Amino acid sequence: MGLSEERQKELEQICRESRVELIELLHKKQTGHPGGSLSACEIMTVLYQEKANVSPDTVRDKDRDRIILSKGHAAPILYMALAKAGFIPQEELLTLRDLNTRLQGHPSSHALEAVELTTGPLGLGMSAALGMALSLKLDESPAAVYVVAGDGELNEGACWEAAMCAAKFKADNLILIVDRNHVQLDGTAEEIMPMGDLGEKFRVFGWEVYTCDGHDVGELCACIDKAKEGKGKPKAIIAETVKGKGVSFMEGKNIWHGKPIDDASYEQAMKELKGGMEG
Ligand SMILES: Cc1ncc(C[n+]2csc(CCOP(=O)(O)OP(=O)(O)O)c2C)c(N)n1
Ligand SMILES: [Mg+2]
Repeated sequence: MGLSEERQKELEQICRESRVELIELLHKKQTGHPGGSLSACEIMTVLYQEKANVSPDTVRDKDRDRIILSKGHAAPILYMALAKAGFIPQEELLTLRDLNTRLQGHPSSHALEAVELTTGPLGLGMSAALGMALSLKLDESPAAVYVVAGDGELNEGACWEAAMCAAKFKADNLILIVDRNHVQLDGTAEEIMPMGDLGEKFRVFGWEVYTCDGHDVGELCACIDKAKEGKGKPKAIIAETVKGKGVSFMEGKNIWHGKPIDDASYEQAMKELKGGMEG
């Protein structure tokens, strides 16, 4: 069922708040990664708030959906989504990257139960997610496995091994969401390793493919609904996004991939983000 107008507005408001709180947190802790966190804000919000069957009371339920942030450097937006969905207390966000914190710089399933897979080394999430998806199918579970990957991450060959394998084994409970922000760590995706038409690539690898505006919560929800219906093939949603979305001077700039936020940039970012809060 489509999103009601009211619910869409609520999700958009959660995204606005998440962006403000994310920048406050990263500035306070003098750590990264702003760019890829901001681009994945709507994706993570829609998964945790609306589409995935997950809740703090069912963290180890065998039929829960699995959400894997394969681009683990965007951990701050994962933690923000977990806090907003009640998996961790909001105050705990302030322990980000502290020694022995549950909120490690990259997500750790050992440190925090709600994290389904430890990530950080790029290119591993899809294979692990495929294993989970196939195991769930063997158990005749209704659960879906959502994996969020970066477009730079897809340079990793292991992703394409997983892609071939997922199609062969008809992993139709596997839903990959690509944060297609066209930028990676030290340049644009095009400069570092051109990926061409990613949707077409997944299609010829035997996947069902959807494309949407990854900052439009309504479009993301509609794509996920369609992806959940299809049988016999793994699904890829190519979510077109902007790295650093919401902060003009970060948008599309690889220098804001992992850089801590200085005071002047923080003031400017807050002005822009809080200006957008009334909308
Ligand atoms: C195997 C591996 N190689 C290199 C890195 C260093 N690294 C961290 S993030 C990143 C760029 C990722 O780009 P992308 O997947 O597009 O992420 P996003 O733009 O969404 O932040 C790189 C090269 C890593 N974490 N793992
Ligand atoms: Mg990218």
